[in-house]
Amino acid sequence: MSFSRTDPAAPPALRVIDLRSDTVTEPTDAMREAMAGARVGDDVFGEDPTVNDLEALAARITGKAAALFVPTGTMANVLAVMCHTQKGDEVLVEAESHIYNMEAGALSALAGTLPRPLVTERGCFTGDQVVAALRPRDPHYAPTRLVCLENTHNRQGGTVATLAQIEEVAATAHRHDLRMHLDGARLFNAAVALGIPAARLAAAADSVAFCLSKGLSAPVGSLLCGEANFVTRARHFRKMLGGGMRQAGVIAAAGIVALEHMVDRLADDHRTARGLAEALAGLSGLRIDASRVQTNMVRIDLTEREARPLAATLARRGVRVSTPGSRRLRLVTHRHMMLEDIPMVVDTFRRSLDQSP
Ligand code: TLP
Repeated sequence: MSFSRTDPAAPPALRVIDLRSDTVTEPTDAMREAMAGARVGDDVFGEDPTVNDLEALAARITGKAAALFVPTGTMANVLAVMCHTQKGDEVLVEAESHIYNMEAGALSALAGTLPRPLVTERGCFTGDQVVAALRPRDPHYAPTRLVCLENTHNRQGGTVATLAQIEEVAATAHRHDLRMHLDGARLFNAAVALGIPAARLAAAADSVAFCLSKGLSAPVGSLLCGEANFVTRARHFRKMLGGGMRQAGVIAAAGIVALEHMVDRLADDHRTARGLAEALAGLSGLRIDASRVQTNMVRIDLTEREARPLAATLARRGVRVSTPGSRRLRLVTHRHMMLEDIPMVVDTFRRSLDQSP
């Protein structure tokens, strides 16, 4: 027997709270309406008015001269690296950064660069670390050309790099003739957490990428922003990678709603994450560093058990989490989880910890 989703005879479905990522957020009604009514054209000819509006808005919000709409944050990052470097150049990245760990090796495979990971405690390296990593100008070495920062920092638990930290790295990089790219997939989470405009956070960077498809709830899309010439080059490389889209205004329309209406509410997700972290911290077998819970993520280290079996038990009971390490869980809060859902999540954890090996 099959039931429609609204059939009153259907058995009550298990309510699932999906905390694997903020990428699971679905478009709002306002986004769906905007998408249905979007004015469109062929964006490869530069003729999609909605994409053009989104790019202009993104440039204005990040304080850059121009912006390029791309399908994913991964594409935005690799385009930035391709534009700032030549093959064989070295790129300084944080050891836990997304660009180094989670983008399928694009930095090497597509941009032909050599990543140099720098280890940090919270996700943002210092100017001194940059200086210490610089290669001498000598034929043996791959020339150091680019520095990449990430804000907020995903694998460090959504930690925020402050304006002072970013400016220090950028000033050092520029002094040594390096460029700086900011992976701001969650730039607005950082801006909201710090209470400063995104443009200020991005000001010192030569380029910045941000995602519409995470806590901002748009179905697809990221923006890469920078100088006009940089964006012209990025547009060429986007075509090369197969990212030239046609009537992309249909998805860009949701992105405009995301930027105009969904930024301020990120503070709710941060509140939920803090509440969740505080409530879970009372359970034995979980270690949570509260000082890391700065935005919409809760990173949990498991002191007594493996992450995957626990995540599987939680999932059977309606709480989905991700497992970024063999003994680590990641919970990401977003619009589909409310403060009122915290007791259910904590109770599910309590029961699963009791029964999971
Ligand atoms: N992050 C995703 C997964 O890839 C892990 C997530 O669920 O958090 N930079 C950062 C800092 C990111 O967190 C992500 C996505 C990206 C870039 C890539 O964005 P997409 O998924 O649009 O390619």
